[in-house]
Amino acid sequence: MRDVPRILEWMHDKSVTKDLKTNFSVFTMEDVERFILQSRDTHLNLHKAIVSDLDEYMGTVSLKEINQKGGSAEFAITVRSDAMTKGYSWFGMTEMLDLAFSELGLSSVYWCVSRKNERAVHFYDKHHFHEAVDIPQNILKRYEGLDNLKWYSVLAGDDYHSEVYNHKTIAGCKIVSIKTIPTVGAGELSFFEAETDIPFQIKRIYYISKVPEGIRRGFHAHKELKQMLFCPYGKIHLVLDNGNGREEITLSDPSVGIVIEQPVWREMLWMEKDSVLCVAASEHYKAEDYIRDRTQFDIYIKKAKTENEGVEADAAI
Ligand code: T46
Repeated sequence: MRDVPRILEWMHDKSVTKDLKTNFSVFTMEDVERFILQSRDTHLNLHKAIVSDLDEYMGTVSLKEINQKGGSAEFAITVRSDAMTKGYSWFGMTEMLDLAFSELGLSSVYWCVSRKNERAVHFYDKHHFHEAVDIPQNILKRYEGLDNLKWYSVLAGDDYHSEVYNHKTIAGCKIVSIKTIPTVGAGELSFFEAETDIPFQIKRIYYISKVPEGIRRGFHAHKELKQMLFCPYGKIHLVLDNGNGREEITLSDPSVGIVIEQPVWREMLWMEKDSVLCVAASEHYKAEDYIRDRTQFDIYIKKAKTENEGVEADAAI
């Protein structure tokens, strides 16, 4: 109840509420008190306060319409204007998603925002949440009369904590986001197209499966071959080195790809049994394109560097 004034403050703050479905400006002290009392019944809706280290209320994060049988719930979050851009939203969101999947055992969490709500759309897109299609009619019904909504959905097992997206490249290779479309209650579909989504024509697809946990593969580089590596199932650790030192990344999200376009030494460690590594490659298989000896790779890179410096020097003259 101590939080009531701080809750009421954001409800009457137009900068917070302007793109929200509910008209909070009419809410009174009594309405908020009633909401808090009702929030103790956690059967259908679960509301939690996001608080600062000093225990001040900063926002509310919710799971609504919890459907244990169908394994789904709707997510909602609102934070005060003084809590924006400070990490409170991300903290509240990930805590709530963890709770939905680990404690409640749900299989999907979905939500929508008005496309006009640029702040919210930017936040969800920045964190690589996938836009959902095929929202079931019973859910859409609750939003009847509202158009221009953008729907999102997270499925159990999605790696929303992933640090992968904090970086754009690794060992000179691009970390790319593979377009992924979740369907509420029916999994997700990821796709990429040659030359538009990845910068080469695909002449070969191969995948590596049935590898026991703890096994390493790779230990080679390619001279010309371009590839995109992705892990649609499980967890695989990649060690990449383009001659400037080793860099590492864990692939566990089907919507993350690593595009390798230059000679890069690679090692792959299977962190979970049955993880699958898929590769889209620019050329047919050619044994001569492999450099399987580390010393030879270092010589190859050194030579390529010297030749490149020579070309640049010529261009300068
Ligand atoms: C790579 C990493 C990520 C073929 O006959 N055709 C093929 O298309 C491929 C890819 C392999 N092979 C043969 C060559 C070997 O006799 O399959 C055998 C196993 O290949 P390798 O030991 O090279 O597998 P990995 O897992 O070490 O490396 C593979 C790819 O070969 C390589 O290009 O970048 O995955």
